[in-house]
Amino acid sequence: MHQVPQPQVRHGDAVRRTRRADQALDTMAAEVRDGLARRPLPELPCKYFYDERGCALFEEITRLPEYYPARTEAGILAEHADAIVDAVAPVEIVELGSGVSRKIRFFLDAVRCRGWLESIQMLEFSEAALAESVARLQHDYPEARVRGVVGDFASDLAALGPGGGRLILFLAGTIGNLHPEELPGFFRQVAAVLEPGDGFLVGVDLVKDEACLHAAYNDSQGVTAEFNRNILRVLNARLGADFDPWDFDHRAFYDPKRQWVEMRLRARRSLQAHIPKAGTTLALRAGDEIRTELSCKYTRETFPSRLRGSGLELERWMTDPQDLFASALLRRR
Ligand code: AVI
Repeated sequence: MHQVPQPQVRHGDAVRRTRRADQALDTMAAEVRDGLARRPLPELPCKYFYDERGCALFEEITRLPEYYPARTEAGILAEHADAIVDAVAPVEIVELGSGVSRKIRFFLDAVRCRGWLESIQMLEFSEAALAESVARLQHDYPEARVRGVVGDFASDLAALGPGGGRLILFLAGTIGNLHPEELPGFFRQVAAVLEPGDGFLVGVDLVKDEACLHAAYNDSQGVTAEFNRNILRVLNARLGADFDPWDFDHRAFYDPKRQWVEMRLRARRSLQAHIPKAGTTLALRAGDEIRTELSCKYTRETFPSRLRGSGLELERWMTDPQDLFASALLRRR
């Protein structure tokens, strides 16, 4: 999961910033300006949900009874982590968008048991969250060299350095938050930081009954609605915007043709919002919407079709008994 960049903190050389991370505010201003200029539907990049409050709300979402992905993926990984580690034989575990970084431990423990663990890397947008994860993992796995890279998994993978004995984890279904057209380029970038035989384990949320998807993104406690509105609070805090989040209703729906869940914010009244650091003003009429997230769902057929020409191939497809979620083990050819 992404996090909105926080103010710089100091913690030795275990956490490194990419050049893009140093320009995070300029990048954010440009992305917000471009997204809000889109017509007919203005958009905001979903990575800007994740300031400290957004991360806490997402953590809360993962514990909701309606939100099946988190617990379902944990069940799959608990069952298959050893077999994945035996297949790839890694000496380094990398996690992209690591968030609070709990599921990585299934793999770290399996690699440690075999006496292979040399290195851990995490690539994450939030320097503060990353520094905490690095410190925790360094304490718990003292035999490994633990490094954090502050950056964006969609653009900064090269900062991980060359692969070899590497298993990259991209969990939680976060791949679904990329537009399907971005996947081929993303997979090619992943392949570039892997050596032949290295592994890429991807959590993939699956196409399923619409009612189940609707409930997962429209929970009865309103946590997802609050998470959705949080993106406006982030724009207020980081870009000096003047959104009132309560001027907006949460809307989430499944589009069966595109096989994705879309989250939007719908204006309750006509309004103008100023976003000074992005140099723009957004005028909306009552009922107008801003798209804040895509969450693409895949099948055993549609997911591998996105790998063509990337240098990665699907080796294992592991699911739960109800086929809600899959863990796809890809290997670099
Ligand atoms: C982080 N990501 C995989 C979540 C998802 O399901 O797309 C974010 C989320 N959005 C609403 N609920 C959870």
